[in-house]
Amino acid sequence: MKVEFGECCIELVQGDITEQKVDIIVNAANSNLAGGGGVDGAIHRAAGPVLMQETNKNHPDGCPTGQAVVTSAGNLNAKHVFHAVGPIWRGGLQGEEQLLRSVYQYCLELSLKHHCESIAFPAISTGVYSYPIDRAATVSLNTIKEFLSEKQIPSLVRIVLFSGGAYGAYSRILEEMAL
Ligand code: AR6
Repeated sequence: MKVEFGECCIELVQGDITEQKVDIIVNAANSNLAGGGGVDGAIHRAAGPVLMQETNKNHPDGCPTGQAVVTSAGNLNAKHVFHAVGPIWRGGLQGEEQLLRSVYQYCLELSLKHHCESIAFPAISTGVYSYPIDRAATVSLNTIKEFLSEKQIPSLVRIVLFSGGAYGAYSRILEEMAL
């Protein structure tokens, strides 16, 4: 599913983010940048050891929640990987929404600094970090839409949903936003 906002578009696809051909692949990392399971494990396995070498060397103190750091993309079909740290869901009253909004904004700003036209996000925080999928879809899609409406770049923001359920949730909310 694809929805245009001026010159830009938000595209939802169901699949594996490691198979995307885009300028930037976003990883859902932890604040120690220590690697892990889920999409983080998949990205490090597919990309190879260079990502961990670069985060160890350039970001030994990790990355605060709500922000991201950049590495090269190793064997992935992309120019860079952004290792983005989303919030752990703790019931919704611990600033989770603001932090999730912040992590998407941070990555989009970073994509401009790196002169990139296309970026693929996973559904940050919705796995191990337990952010409810409908709420995550609302926050992330609204943040991306606001950013694209204002800046008109990057031209493609793709969200890669691993499960049919996640794809369904995001599609329903994007459809409502596009009306
Ligand atoms: N492609 C796209 N999406 C995926 C893939 C994939 N290959 N694999 C999983 N997902 P998670 P989080 C989806 O747990 O919640 C890690 O251990 C998954 O279904 O990967 O932000 C890190 O090291 C879910 O919808 O990330 C951190 O410690 C979404 O990606 C912690 O988990 C995010 O799930 C971060 O937790």
